[in-house]
Amino acid sequence: MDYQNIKLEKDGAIAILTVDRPKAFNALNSATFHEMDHALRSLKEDTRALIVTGGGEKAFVSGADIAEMATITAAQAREFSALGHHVFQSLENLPIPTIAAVNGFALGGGLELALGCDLIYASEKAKLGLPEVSLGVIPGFGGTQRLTRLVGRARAKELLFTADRIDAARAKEIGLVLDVVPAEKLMDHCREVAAKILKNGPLAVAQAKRVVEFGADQDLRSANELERQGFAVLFGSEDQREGMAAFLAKRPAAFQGK
Ligand code: CO8
Repeated sequence: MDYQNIKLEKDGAIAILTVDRPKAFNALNSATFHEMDHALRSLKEDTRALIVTGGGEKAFVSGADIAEMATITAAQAREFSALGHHVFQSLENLPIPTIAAVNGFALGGGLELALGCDLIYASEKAKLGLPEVSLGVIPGFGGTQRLTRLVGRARAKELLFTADRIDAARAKEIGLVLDVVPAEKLMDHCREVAAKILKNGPLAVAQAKRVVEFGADQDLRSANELERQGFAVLFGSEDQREGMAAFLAKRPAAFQGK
Protein backbone atom coordinates (compact mmCIF):
# COMPACT_ATOMS: atom_id res chain seq x y z
CA MET A 1 0.00 0.00 0.00
CA ASP A 2 1.25 3.44 -0.92
CA TYR A 3 0.83 5.58 2.22
CA GLN A 4 -0.21 9.23 1.86
CA ASN A 5 -0.75 10.12 5.52
CA ILE A 6 1.77 8.06 7.45
CA LYS A 7 5.33 6.81 7.12
CA LEU A 8 6.46 3.36 8.19
CA GLU A 9 10.22 2.93 8.51
CA LYS A 10 12.46 0.20 9.84
CA ASP A 11 15.58 0.80 11.92
CA GLY A 12 16.93 -2.69 12.55
CA ALA A 13 14.36 -4.49 14.69
CA ILE A 14 12.55 -1.22 15.49
CA ALA A 15 9.69 0.04 13.32
CA ILE A 16 8.83 3.74 13.38
CA LEU A 17 5.31 4.78 12.47
CA THR A 18 4.98 8.51 11.83
CA VAL A 19 1.58 10.11 11.43
CA ASP A 20 2.56 12.54 8.73
CA ARG A 21 0.07 15.25 7.82
CA PRO A 22 1.98 18.23 9.21
CA LYS A 23 -0.28 20.76 7.44
CA ALA A 24 -3.20 19.52 9.56
CA PHE A 25 -0.97 19.00 12.60
CA ASN A 26 -1.22 15.26 11.88
CA ALA A 27 -4.97 15.12 12.55
CA LEU A 28 -6.48 11.65 12.20
CA ASN A 29 -8.94 11.30 9.34
CA SER A 30 -10.41 7.99 8.15
CA ALA A 31 -7.76 7.57 5.45
CA THR A 32 -5.03 7.91 8.08
CA PHE A 33 -6.69 5.32 10.32
CA HIS A 34 -6.95 2.87 7.39
CA GLU A 35 -3.28 3.36 6.58
CA MET A 36 -2.33 2.86 10.25
CA ASP A 37 -4.41 -0.31 10.33
CA HIS A 38 -2.62 -1.59 7.24
CA ALA A 39 0.79 -0.64 8.64
CA LEU A 40 0.17 -2.44 11.94
CA ARG A 41 -0.98 -5.56 10.10
CA SER A 42 2.07 -5.45 7.84
CA LEU A 43 4.63 -5.65 10.68
CA LYS A 44 6.74 -8.77 10.30
CA GLU A 45 8.16 -11.04 12.97
CA ASP A 46 11.57 -9.37 12.76
CA THR A 47 9.99 -6.17 14.15
CA ARG A 48 10.44 -6.30 17.90
CA ALA A 49 9.47 -2.78 18.98
CA LEU A 50 7.38 0.02 17.52
CA ILE A 51 7.81 3.76 18.04
CA VAL A 52 4.87 6.00 17.13
CA THR A 53 5.46 9.70 16.52
CA GLY A 54 4.21 12.74 14.58
CA GLY A 55 5.65 14.37 11.45
CA GLY A 56 6.81 18.00 11.41
CA GLU A 57 7.91 20.26 14.24
CA LYS A 58 4.69 21.09 16.02
CA ALA A 59 2.46 18.12 16.61
CA PHE A 60 2.43 14.51 17.68
CA VAL A 61 -1.22 14.27 16.62
CA SER A 62 -3.67 17.14 17.10
CA GLY A 63 -6.70 14.88 17.38
CA ALA A 64 -9.36 13.48 15.15
CA ASP A 65 -9.74 15.54 11.98
CA ILE A 66 -12.27 18.20 12.93
CA ALA A 67 -12.82 19.19 9.28
CA GLU A 68 -13.89 15.61 8.49
CA MET A 69 -15.99 15.27 11.66
CA ALA A 70 -17.79 18.61 11.49
CA THR A 71 -20.60 17.48 9.18
CA ILE A 72 -20.92 13.75 9.80
CA THR A 73 -24.12 12.12 11.04
CA ALA A 74 -24.44 10.20 14.32
CA ALA A 75 -24.28 6.92 12.37
CA GLN A 76 -21.10 8.00 10.62
CA ALA A 77 -19.68 9.14 13.96
CA ARG A 78 -20.29 5.65 15.36
CA GLU A 79 -18.41 4.16 12.41
CA PHE A 80 -15.54 6.62 12.81
CA SER A 81 -15.32 5.91 16.52
CA ALA A 82 -15.34 2.15 15.84
CA LEU A 83 -12.52 2.59 13.32
CA GLY A 84 -10.37 4.50 15.82
CA HIS A 85 -11.11 1.97 18.57
CA HIS A 86 -10.18 -0.87 16.23
CA VAL A 87 -6.82 0.70 15.31
CA PHE A 88 -5.85 1.60 18.88
CA GLN A 89 -6.93 -1.84 20.08
CA SER A 90 -4.75 -3.41 17.37
CA LEU A 91 -1.87 -1.31 18.64
CA GLU A 92 -2.50 -2.51 22.18
CA ASN A 93 -2.75 -6.13 21.01
CA LEU A 94 0.62 -6.14 19.24
CA PRO A 95 2.88 -8.70 20.91
CA ILE A 96 5.77 -6.21 20.91
CA PRO A 97 6.35 -3.12 23.05
CA THR A 98 5.02 0.13 21.60
CA ILE A 99 6.44 3.53 22.51
CA ALA A 100 4.78 6.89 21.90
CA ALA A 101 7.33 9.64 21.19
CA VAL A 102 5.13 12.66 21.90
CA ASN A 103 6.96 15.40 20.03
CA GLY A 104 4.35 18.17 20.20
CA PHE A 105 0.58 18.59 20.54
CA ALA A 106 -1.10 15.35 21.63
CA LEU A 107 -4.71 16.41 21.84
CA GLY A 108 -7.94 14.44 21.75
CA GLY A 109 -7.44 11.47 19.42
CA GLY A 110 -3.72 12.23 19.52
CA LEU A 111 -3.54 11.65 23.25
CA GLU A 112 -5.75 8.60 22.75
CA LEU A 113 -3.20 7.28 20.26
CA ALA A 114 -0.40 7.77 22.81
CA LEU A 115 -2.55 6.06 25.45
CA GLY A 116 -2.82 3.03 23.15
CA CYS A 117 0.97 2.62 23.40
CA ASP A 118 2.75 0.80 26.23
CA LEU A 119 5.18 3.59 27.12
CA ILE A 120 4.76 7.34 26.61
CA TYR A 121 7.75 9.71 26.49
CA ALA A 122 7.36 13.40 25.72
CA SER A 123 9.52 16.24 24.47
CA GLU A 124 9.69 19.43 26.53
CA LYS A 125 7.56 21.06 23.81
CA ALA A 126 4.67 18.61 24.15
CA LYS A 127 1.20 19.76 25.15
CA LEU A 128 -1.34 17.15 26.07
CA GLY A 129 -5.06 17.19 26.66
CA LEU A 130 -8.53 15.98 25.84
CA PRO A 131 -10.31 19.11 24.53
CA GLU A 132 -13.37 17.22 23.24
CA VAL A 133 -15.91 18.79 25.61
CA SER A 134 -14.86 22.19 24.25
CA LEU A 135 -16.11 20.89 20.88
CA GLY A 136 -19.35 19.58 22.39
CA VAL A 137 -18.32 15.90 22.32
CA ILE A 138 -16.30 13.43 24.40
CA PRO A 139 -13.28 11.34 23.43
CA GLY A 140 -14.38 8.56 21.11
CA PHE A 141 -11.27 6.42 20.74
CA GLY A 142 -10.86 4.99 24.26
CA GLY A 143 -9.47 8.09 25.96
CA THR A 144 -12.00 8.23 28.77
CA GLN A 145 -11.16 4.66 29.77
CA ARG A 146 -7.42 4.40 29.13
CA LEU A 147 -6.66 7.77 30.74
CA THR A 148 -8.69 6.83 33.82
CA ARG A 149 -6.83 3.54 34.18
CA LEU A 150 -3.50 5.35 33.87
CA VAL A 151 -3.92 8.42 36.08
CA GLY A 152 -7.00 7.62 38.17
CA ARG A 153 -10.56 8.87 37.98
CA ALA A 154 -10.15 12.30 39.51
CA ARG A 155 -7.20 13.44 37.35
CA ALA A 156 -8.88 11.97 34.28
CA LYS A 157 -12.09 13.83 35.07
CA GLU A 158 -10.14 17.03 35.66
CA LEU A 159 -8.57 16.80 32.19
CA LEU A 160 -11.85 15.71 30.59
CA PHE A 161 -14.07 18.36 32.23
CA THR A 162 -11.71 21.33 31.91
CA ALA A 163 -10.39 20.50 28.40
CA ASP A 164 -7.09 21.90 29.72
CA ARG A 165 -3.92 21.54 27.71
CA ILE A 166 -1.13 20.55 30.09
CA ASP A 167 2.60 20.75 29.46
CA ALA A 168 4.94 17.77 29.50
CA ALA A 169 6.24 18.42 33.03
CA ARG A 170 2.71 18.41 34.43
CA ALA A 171 1.88 15.30 32.40
CA LYS A 172 4.83 13.58 34.03
CA GLU A 173 3.75 14.77 37.46
CA ILE A 174 0.36 13.08 37.10
CA GLY A 175 1.84 9.88 35.66
CA LEU A 176 0.59 10.39 32.13
CA VAL A 177 4.06 10.42 30.56
CA LEU A 178 7.03 8.50 31.86
CA ASP A 179 9.80 10.99 31.10
CA VAL A 180 10.29 14.38 29.53
CA VAL A 181 13.35 14.95 27.34
CA PRO A 182 14.64 17.81 25.16
CA ALA A 183 12.94 17.78 21.75
CA GLU A 184 16.10 16.91 19.82
CA LYS A 185 16.78 13.92 22.08
CA LEU A 186 13.29 12.42 22.09
CA MET A 187 13.70 9.87 19.30
CA ASP A 188 17.13 8.78 20.57
CA HIS A 189 15.67 8.35 24.03
CA CYS A 190 12.86 6.15 22.66
CA ARG A 191 15.35 4.14 20.57
CA GLU A 192 17.52 3.62 23.68
CA VAL A 193 14.55 2.32 25.66
CA ALA A 194 13.64 0.03 22.73
CA ALA A 195 17.26 -1.18 22.47
CA LYS A 196 17.25 -2.10 26.16
CA ILE A 197 14.06 -4.10 25.65
CA LEU A 198 15.49 -5.81 22.56
CA LYS A 199 18.25 -7.37 24.65
CA ASN A 200 15.63 -9.38 26.53
CA GLY A 201 13.71 -12.48 25.55
CA PRO A 202 11.00 -11.51 23.04
CA LEU A 203 8.59 -14.21 24.19
CA ALA A 204 9.02 -13.08 27.78
CA VAL A 205 8.47 -9.41 26.88
CA ALA A 206 5.35 -10.35 24.90
CA GLN A 207 4.07 -12.43 27.82
CA ALA A 208 4.79 -9.62 30.30
CA LYS A 209 2.79 -7.23 28.12
CA ARG A 210 -0.06 -9.72 27.77
CA VAL A 211 -0.46 -10.45 31.46
CA VAL A 212 -0.28 -6.77 32.42
CA GLU A 213 -2.86 -5.82 29.77
CA PHE A 214 -5.33 -8.64 30.42
CA GLY A 215 -4.69 -8.69 34.17
CA ALA A 216 -5.46 -4.97 34.53
CA ASP A 217 -9.13 -5.65 33.77
CA GLN A 218 -9.47 -8.52 36.25
CA ASP A 219 -9.61 -9.05 39.99
CA LEU A 220 -6.26 -9.83 41.66
CA ARG A 221 -6.80 -13.59 42.00
CA SER A 222 -7.73 -14.05 38.33
CA ALA A 223 -4.93 -11.72 37.26
CA ASN A 224 -2.39 -13.68 39.32
CA GLU A 225 -3.67 -16.88 37.71
CA LEU A 226 -2.98 -15.26 34.35
CA GLU A 227 0.57 -14.56 35.49
CA ARG A 228 1.03 -18.16 36.66
CA GLN A 229 -0.09 -19.44 33.25
CA GLY A 230 2.15 -17.00 31.39
CA PHE A 231 5.10 -17.93 33.60
CA ALA A 232 4.58 -21.65 32.98
CA VAL A 233 4.24 -21.20 29.21
CA LEU A 234 7.71 -19.64 29.05
CA PHE A 235 9.34 -22.64 30.71
CA GLY A 236 10.28 -25.06 28.00
CA SER A 237 10.90 -22.30 25.47
CA GLU A 238 14.34 -22.14 23.89
CA ASP A 239 14.63 -18.56 25.12
CA GLN A 240 14.14 -19.66 28.73
CA ARG A 241 16.86 -22.32 28.42
CA GLU A 242 19.17 -19.90 26.62
CA GLY A 243 18.57 -17.05 29.13
CA MET A 244 19.36 -19.20 32.13
CA ALA A 245 22.28 -21.04 30.47
CA ALA A 246 23.78 -17.69 29.45
CA PHE A 247 23.52 -16.41 33.01
CA LEU A 248 25.26 -19.48 34.40
CA ALA A 249 27.97 -19.30 31.72
CA LYS A 250 28.41 -15.57 32.42
CA ARG A 251 27.79 -14.61 28.79
CA PRO A 252 25.12 -12.48 27.10
CA ALA A 253 22.03 -14.42 26.03
CA ALA A 254 21.30 -14.88 22.32
CA PHE A 255 17.52 -15.02 22.26
CA GLN A 256 15.74 -16.38 19.18
CA GLY A 257 12.15 -15.65 20.16
CA LYS A 258 11.38 -19.39 20.26
N1 CO8 B 1 -8.35 18.56 12.86
C1 CO8 B 1 -8.21 19.16 11.66
N2 CO8 B 1 -7.32 20.16 11.43
C2 CO8 B 1 -6.55 20.54 12.44
C3 CO8 B 1 -6.64 19.96 13.73
C4 CO8 B 1 -7.60 18.91 13.91
N3 CO8 B 1 -7.74 18.23 15.09
N4 CO8 B 1 -5.75 20.56 14.55
C5 CO8 B 1 -5.10 21.48 13.80
N5 CO8 B 1 -5.59 21.48 12.53
C6 CO8 B 1 -5.17 22.33 11.42
C7 CO8 B 1 -5.74 23.72 11.55
O1 CO8 B 1 -7.06 23.78 11.03
C8 CO8 B 1 -4.74 24.53 10.72
O2 CO8 B 1 -5.03 24.35 9.36
P1 CO8 B 1 -4.97 25.61 8.34
O3 CO8 B 1 -3.52 26.02 8.36
O4 CO8 B 1 -5.41 25.00 7.03
O5 CO8 B 1 -5.89 26.64 8.90
C9 CO8 B 1 -3.41 23.84 11.01
O6 CO8 B 1 -3.76 22.50 11.46
C10 CO8 B 1 -2.62 24.51 12.10
O7 CO8 B 1 -3.47 24.73 13.21
P2 CO8 B 1 -3.60 26.18 13.91
O8 CO8 B 1 -3.52 27.28 12.90
O9 CO8 B 1 -4.81 26.13 14.79
O10 CO8 B 1 -2.24 26.17 14.75
P3 CO8 B 1 -1.99 26.77 16.22
O11 CO8 B 1 -0.53 26.62 16.47
O12 CO8 B 1 -2.60 28.10 16.36
O13 CO8 B 1 -2.80 25.76 17.21
C11 CO8 B 1 -3.56 23.64 18.03
C12 CO8 B 1 -2.47 24.41 17.26
C13 CO8 B 1 -3.57 24.05 19.48
C14 CO8 B 1 -3.21 22.15 17.91
C15 CO8 B 1 -4.94 23.94 17.41
O14 CO8 B 1 -4.85 23.69 16.01
C16 CO8 B 1 -6.05 23.11 17.96
O15 CO8 B 1 -6.58 23.42 19.02
N6 CO8 B 1 -6.45 22.02 17.24
C17 CO8 B 1 -7.57 21.22 17.60
C18 CO8 B 1 -7.26 20.33 18.78
C19 CO8 B 1 -8.47 19.53 19.18
O16 CO8 B 1 -9.49 20.05 19.56
N7 CO8 B 1 -8.36 18.18 19.10
C20 CO8 B 1 -9.39 17.28 19.46
C21 CO8 B 1 -10.26 16.96 18.31
S1 CO8 B 1 -11.63 15.91 18.76
C22 CO8 B 1 -10.92 14.36 18.91
O17 CO8 B 1 -9.75 14.18 18.72
C23 CO8 B 1 -11.69 13.14 19.30
C24 CO8 B 1 -13.09 13.26 18.95
C25 CO8 B 1 -13.79 11.99 19.22
C26 CO8 B 1 -13.89 11.17 18.00
C27 CO8 B 1 -15.09 10.36 18.04
C28 CO8 B 1 -15.46 9.83 16.67
C29 CO8 B 1 -16.62 10.48 16.09
